[in-house]
Amino acid sequence: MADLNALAESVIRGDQNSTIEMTKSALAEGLQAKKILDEGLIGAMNTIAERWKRNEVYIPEVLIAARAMKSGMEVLEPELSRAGIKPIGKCLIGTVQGDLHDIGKNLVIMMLKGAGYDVIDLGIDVPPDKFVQAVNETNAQIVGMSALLTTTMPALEKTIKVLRGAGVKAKLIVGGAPVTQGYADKIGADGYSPDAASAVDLVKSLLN
Ligand code: B1M
Repeated sequence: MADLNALAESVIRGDQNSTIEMTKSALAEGLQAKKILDEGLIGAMNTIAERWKRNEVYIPEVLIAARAMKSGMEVLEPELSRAGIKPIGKCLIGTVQGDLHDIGKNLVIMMLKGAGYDVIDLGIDVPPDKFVQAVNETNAQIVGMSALLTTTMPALEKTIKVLRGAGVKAKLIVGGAPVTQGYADKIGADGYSPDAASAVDLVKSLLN
């Protein structure tokens, strides 16, 4: 009998092989892919996010768990698309123009994917026009911008101005080590989060 708690535990441990095997056997036993996703894989990432917020685990454990989750997702993906299961929302994320830091942005992406969102990664050094073009092409509901340098913080403001000027309706969120809630408010962002785990809560609240 498939044990989704054991599957979640294997993701939390970052055990890719057992995550793949347990995901396959849960499918073989006839469990729905959506149930395996929600209770096994996403459940595990929610647990990791909570532990990370409480400083009970650190970045390496989060990265290892996200890698295991990804392996399980690869097993489930064909089943999910066959069943017509849609992601719960679409986000677009990039590091702003002039900034090459992407470790934090990638963590935000992993946590959002882990929570069931479709996330398009625009990469680093992303000019405002590229954000506009991408949101128009993908209809993303959330645009996330990351900046790690005090010298690239103004690029957050510029990107928001260009997106608003282009009539983009998506919610615009910002983050990165030097960014604060006060700065996010000042530049007219719809949201700010200090870390990747809270970025998931922020996106959930903006889309509800
Ligand atoms: Co750079 N760098 N760096 N660097 N670098 C910092 C940021 C710095 C603080 C180091 C220092 O001087 N103490 C400093 C910035 C100072 C400042 O502006 N106040 C700095 C500098 C100066 C520079 C260069 C200018 C150095 C030089 O060339 N003279 C240069 C700039 C290049 C450029 O971007 N144009 C540079 C280059 C680099 C490397 C390329 C070598 C490398 C980046 C590699 C990479 O990202 N692939 C690098 C690194 C690794 C760092 C440090 C050491 C680590 C950054 C990091 O990854 N942190 C950093 C010093 C430090 O932080 N100790 C430093 C871990 C990561 C998980 O945290 O990114 O904050 P963070 O992300 C968090 C939150 O901020 C939040 O969630 C994440 C997870 O919880 N978050 C979001 C991030 N984005 C979010 C978006 C959201 C929501 C939350 O919504 C959309």
